Amino acid sequence: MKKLISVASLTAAMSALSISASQASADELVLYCSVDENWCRVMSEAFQRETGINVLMTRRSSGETYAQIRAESGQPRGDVWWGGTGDPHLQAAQEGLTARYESPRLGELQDWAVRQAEASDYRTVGIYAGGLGYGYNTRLVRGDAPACWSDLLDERFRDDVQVANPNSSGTAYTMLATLVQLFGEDKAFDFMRELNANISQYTQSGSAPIRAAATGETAVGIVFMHDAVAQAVQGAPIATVAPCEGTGYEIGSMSLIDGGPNPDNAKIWYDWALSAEAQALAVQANSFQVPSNSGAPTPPEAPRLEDVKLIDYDFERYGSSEVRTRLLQRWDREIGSL
Ligand code: S7P
Repeated sequence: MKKLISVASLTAAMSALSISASQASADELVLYCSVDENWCRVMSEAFQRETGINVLMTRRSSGETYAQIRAESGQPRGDVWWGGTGDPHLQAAQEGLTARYESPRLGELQDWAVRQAEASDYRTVGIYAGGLGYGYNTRLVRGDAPACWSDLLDERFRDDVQVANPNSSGTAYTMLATLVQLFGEDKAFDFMRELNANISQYTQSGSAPIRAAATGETAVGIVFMHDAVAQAVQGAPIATVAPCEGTGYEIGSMSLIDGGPNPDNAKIWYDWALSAEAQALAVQANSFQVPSNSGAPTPPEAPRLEDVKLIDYDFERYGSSEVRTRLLQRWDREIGSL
């Protein structure tokens, strides 16, 4: 019965989609995309094929996209912000930069994705989830395999660890917020100060460190575990670690930009991107997050979050304007300046 209802509602939604798509066929959609470029392209091309709506896509990291939307708020240029970690989406929601929308597809989503929508008064929604961890190059790391956050402080990793800058990168902000929740704020900053001795580079993009580990430019990259898996699947000598102390996770999110130039097309994208079919495209782009639509398959390569010691990440707190801004300022003062 449940299956029949969902098939019927899917058919209704698909015909609604094609009606609005044909009406909007000459139109455009300005997409700000914060996942890996390849996935941004696969999604944009599939949407364009299905609806005839021309997608003008720009890829930027999560923190950068948030900053761009904020800077453009007087005259918004983007329609949809798709992907990227949930914290800056929540901050944008709190600051009224994103628009309220309750998609008819909310009922198809996992609870954690709906909670993200409810927490923001429907100004953002969860599209995928993934756990934070790190990956290391098995040809470069000799001896005991690292298994914990504390192992990254080992002298053998001097100048051989990379992580992104949390101002630009949602991945790195997730690490910052995770360490604060695991150890308490002052101890987390002590940890990051010590870790700084082993950091060769704070990159702009969150997944750059694992690409560097894959080519042997660095031994360790702190990233989302699915980004480490993506390298291993392509044949790189990368092992993935879920830190033994416990770790945080992201609810990758999507938001409509308030006052964007093409609000109707933005909703067509939004409903389409929440569908099981659209979410199933991730694997084609070598992306292994857990999808938010309950009907979309979780790729077998995706790290099994039920086997990871996940913290009870407080998204509302760490995605609030006050806390995110304050932690980033402290990071600039105490770590970025080192
Ligand atoms: O697509 C992989 C992924 O890790 O990229 C997003 C990330 O926020 C974008 O990179 P930044 O860290 O540079 O912001 C994640 O949401 C996503 O899982």
